[in-house]
Amino acid sequence: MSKPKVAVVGAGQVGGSTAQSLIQKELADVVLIDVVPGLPQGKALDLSQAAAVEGWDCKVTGSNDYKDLAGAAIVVVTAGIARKPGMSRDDLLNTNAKIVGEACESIVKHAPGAIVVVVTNPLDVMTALAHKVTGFGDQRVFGMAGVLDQGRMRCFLAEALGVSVKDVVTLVLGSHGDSMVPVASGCNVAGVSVLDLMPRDRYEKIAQRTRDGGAEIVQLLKQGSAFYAPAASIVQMVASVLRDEGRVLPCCVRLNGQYGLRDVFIGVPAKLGARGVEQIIELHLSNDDLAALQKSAAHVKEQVSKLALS
Ligand code: TXD
Repeated sequence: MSKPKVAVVGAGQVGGSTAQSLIQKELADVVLIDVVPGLPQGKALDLSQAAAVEGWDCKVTGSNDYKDLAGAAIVVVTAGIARKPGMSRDDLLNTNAKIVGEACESIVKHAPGAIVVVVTNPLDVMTALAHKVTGFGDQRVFGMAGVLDQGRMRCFLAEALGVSVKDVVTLVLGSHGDSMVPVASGCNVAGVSVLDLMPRDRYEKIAQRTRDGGAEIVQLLKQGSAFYAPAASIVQMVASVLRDEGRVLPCCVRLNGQYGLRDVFIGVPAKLGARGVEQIIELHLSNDDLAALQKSAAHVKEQVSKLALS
C-alpha cells in the first residue's frame, strides 16, 4: 500500500533522525533533500537498509534536486546552520533566512499543496518567513518548538520528582528562545499542581533549565545542537496531521487577535489535523504569564522586522 510522502529538507542531524523516526513508525515514505552532494542519498540508502533489517515498510530516497519535493503531503524544513557554543538562536538569523527562503520558493514551485513544518532556527522568525514566502496561509505553515520545550521540561520535572514522565504534564508557550514562557499553572503530575509538589524556587530553576535546554546540549556536544528530541517532536506533529489525530500540541502559529496579539508567529497550543492548524487554543493566563507571552511576541516581531519581509 502506498504511503503519504513526507519531504525533509536538510539531511543533517535533525533531518536524518526525523526520517528514521518517520519510517520506524511506518508513517510515510520519505525523501531527504540537501545541497551537499551524496549526503541525502547516503543517509537514504543507510535508512533503507535499516528498514530492511527491521521490516519497516517505507521507502526513503535522497536528492539534491528540489524537484523531488513533488507529491509531498508535508515538507519539514530543517535546512540551515545550527548553533555553536556561545551562540544564540538569533545569531543564525541572516544565514538561515536565505536558506529557508530558497527552500520555500522551491516548495511553492514543486509542492504547492503541501503543509510546511518549519524547524530551522530562529524558529519563530523562520516560520514567519516561510508563511510570507509560500503564501500558503495560516493553517498550512507552522513551526516546531513547543513540543520539544515541553518535553524537556517534562524530563526535568519527572527526574526531580522521581515519577514517570508519562504522568507529567507541562506547558511552555512563547518564542523558542530566551523569552520562552514556561507556565507553572499548566504543569502538574497526574493532576496535582507542580507547585504543590515542590517549592517555587525549585520549580523556577527547572523553568530556567528548560529555557536553557538547547544551550545546555550545545555546550556538551561542542559541535551542532540537539537532534533526537527535536526529531521526536517533529514526528509527533507530523503524525497528528497525517493521521488526522487532532492532537492539541504547542505549535508556533500565526496569531490573529488571540492573547491580544496579531500578525505574529509564536508558540501556543493548537489542534493539528489533516488540514494543518485547525484551531488555536486560547488559555486563561495569569497577568504575569500573559505579559511574558506578549514580551516574547514583541521580541519575535523585532527580529522579523530585521528581515524586511513586507
Ligand atoms: O526546536 C527546534 N525548532 C530546533 C531547531 C531544534 C533543533 C535544531 N533546530 C535547528 O534546526 C538548528 O538550529 C538548525 O537551524 C536546524 C537544523 O539543525 P541540524 O542539527 O539538523 O543541523 P545540521 O546537521 O547542520 O543540518 C542542516 C542541513 C545540512 O545538511 C546542510 O547541508 C543543509 O541543512 N542545508 C540545506 N539543505 C537544503 N537546501 C539548502 N539550501 C540547504 N542549506 C543547508
